[in-house]
Amino acid sequence: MTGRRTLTIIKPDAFGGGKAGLIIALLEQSGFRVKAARVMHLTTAQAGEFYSVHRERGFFGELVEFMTSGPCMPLILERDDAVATLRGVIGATDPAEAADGTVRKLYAESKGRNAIHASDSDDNATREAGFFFAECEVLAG
Ligand code: FUP
Repeated sequence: MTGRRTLTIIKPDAFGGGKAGLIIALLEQSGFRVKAARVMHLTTAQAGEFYSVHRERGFFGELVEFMTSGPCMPLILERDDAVATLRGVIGATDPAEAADGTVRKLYAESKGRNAIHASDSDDNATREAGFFFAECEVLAG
């Protein structure tokens, strides 16, 4: 068992498509509780910094363009074994490979426009939560 918190982003395709409520319901049904949430429209600089690990990849420009194409919704989520559990709930990066019932199988269009982000390690969950939220914006306990 590792950390109890992770960071997710309901991406512009899903938020703009009116799927945020359905996705949050699925996350809550999976045992997560929302500890922080906001809606925001990322700037190019913010999206580039958030995904800086992918800066050298061929898809980086498209990824930044997509993440800045409309508002998104970052949330901090809590439950036991948060990172691994949420990765399972969102499904594979490419919705064509995602298991039935996962967020990406249900709501993603493609590998590039794939509805949701989830931190892939406890260290990244901490970094990514701090990217979007000040300590005073996160529920205690
Ligand atoms: P994931 O952790 O499942 O979100 O996937 P990655 O960290 O590998 O990729 C981050 C984002 O880059 C994906 F959500 C979508 C985008 N991406 C592409 O557009 N093409 C690719 O081949 C790989 C990733």
